[in-house]
Amino acid sequence: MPQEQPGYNAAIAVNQVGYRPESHKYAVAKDVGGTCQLINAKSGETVYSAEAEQVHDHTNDLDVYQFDFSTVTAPGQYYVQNQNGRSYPFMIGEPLYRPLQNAVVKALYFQRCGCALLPEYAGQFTHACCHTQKTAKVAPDCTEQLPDITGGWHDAGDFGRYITPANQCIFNLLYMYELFPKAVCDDLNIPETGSGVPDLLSEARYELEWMLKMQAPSGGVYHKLCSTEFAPPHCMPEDDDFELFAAPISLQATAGFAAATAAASRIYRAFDAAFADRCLHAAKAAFAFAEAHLDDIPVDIGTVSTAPCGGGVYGDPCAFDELYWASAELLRATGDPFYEQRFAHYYEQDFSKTDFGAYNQGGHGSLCYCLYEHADPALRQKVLADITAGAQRAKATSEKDGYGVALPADGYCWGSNAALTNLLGNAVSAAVLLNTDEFDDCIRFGIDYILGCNILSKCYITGFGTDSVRNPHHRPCQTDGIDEPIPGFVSGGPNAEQRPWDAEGKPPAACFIDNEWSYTTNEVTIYWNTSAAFVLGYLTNKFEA
Ligand code: 9MR
Ligand code: 9MR
Ligand code: ZN
Repeated sequence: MPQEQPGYNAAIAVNQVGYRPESHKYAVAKDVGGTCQLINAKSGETVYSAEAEQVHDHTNDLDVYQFDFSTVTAPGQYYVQNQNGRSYPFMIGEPLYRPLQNAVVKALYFQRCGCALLPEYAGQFTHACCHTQKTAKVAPDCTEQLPDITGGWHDAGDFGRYITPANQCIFNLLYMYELFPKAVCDDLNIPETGSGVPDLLSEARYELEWMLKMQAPSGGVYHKLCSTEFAPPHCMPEDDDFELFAAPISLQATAGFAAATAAASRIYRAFDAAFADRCLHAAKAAFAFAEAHLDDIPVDIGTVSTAPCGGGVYGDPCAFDELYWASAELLRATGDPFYEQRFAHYYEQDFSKTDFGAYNQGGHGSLCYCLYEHADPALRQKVLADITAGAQRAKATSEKDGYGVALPADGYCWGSNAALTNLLGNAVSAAVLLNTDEFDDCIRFGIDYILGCNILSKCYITGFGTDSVRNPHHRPCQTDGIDEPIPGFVSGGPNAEQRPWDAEGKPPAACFIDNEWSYTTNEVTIYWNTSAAFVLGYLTNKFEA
């Protein structure tokens, strides 16, 4: 439930953090139209007033009233007022996206496993070294054993470590580094800060080092690492002593891993050639393994949990998108025409060429191929047309939505905030490849929505805005005895498919509850964060360099 704060009218939704001066800016009221005012919060002076425009919000099937105040560009603190009250305050000014981007990346540090979180980096959110179990048996027979499973990030509010979402994280972070150089910094205050390697890459490497341990000598990659049951909800990481098991090798994990490590070999080469070689070797072996076992490793292995390895399922019914992405990455990393032929082959298979995500990774492959300088012109043109069409769809949806959201009405699923930022990732790809501003409004409106311009007036990033998520389903946050949540986490968001308990009959974007038990709406994950970081990186690089 939105917590109505005294003196405020939560029916008037704004980006609670703020708007850049040159941006297209509007507030959305769901109660009344009529004249709205933009008020300078310090002086109380009305700086602008206009009639709100009535629009029908198709997603939530209600009339809303948009108050456009784009003409106001003077930096300051403001609020919007209508006849029923006033919105939460917000800034017009800068920097806007950079601090958010940095917090959202820094949140990954708080997910580190196999080390203590120290006060000099973690502030009050410290904990002792966790999950120190060194070896793990492989399900189902438990005869095989992985020699070293330590490290990486906890996936989410649970402590499982899964390869497919990890692959997406590596994509998001490495492409952020590559495409948005002006967004990259070395001052996130993580243990590697000041090392000369950008923090983004140091943090990503923490995960990569663990991922490399999840590869068998055959080249195959184990799908995940989990205990049989989730740790109890109130449990600090260091108190979770459930035994961890590896899930069997899957095609999806192996092919996605090939893609992620091939990208890593290209990006880290300038900093550490030996690490780059390790990554490339791992990538080639994983790709060869996946292609050699397409007929004898059932794709279903990646769609179920194999006891005694429990945890989240991360069911992914298709490996072609990961193979497509891996072909593109290996082509870019090696220039070997063999991989171009494989890429062309997988392009013909039936899966989305534009989806960004932990399950559907075709969009990663498409962006990668279009960035390859020796790409086949005819094939590149087709791939670019796919990317462009995807971005145009996102833009068209956003223009029809009362709150400017690119997510279709049936897109409010588990992790809908990331479903949105994944769509925006496609729009960002188009914007970069076509060098156009055409999708910028759609991209920024999506961020406005996540920061509070939504039907609940809820800011979905912890630690930002007036009424932000305070009770994520995240075991450390639920257990540490500290009132505030760890900052910089993107909550999963409204879920109309597995509704929270008070959401019967509510419109899709209202199916959310800021409650620690609502894991279907209010969990946080590494790949939801990196998906948002990629979009924020685009905006930071473009507008705040
Ligand atoms: O706490 C678990 C959360 O981290 C997972 O994402 C989620 C979905 O797999 O499951 C949660 O665990 C719940 C379990 O599925 C059902 N019983 C209640 C658990 C929450 O404490
Ligand atoms: O995002 C996943 C959702 O689509 C599934 O329905 C749900 C239950 O299997 O699991 C979600 O993923 C969770 C994963 O299983 C465990 N880590 C946290 C993930 C996000 O809640
Ligand atoms: Zn741990």
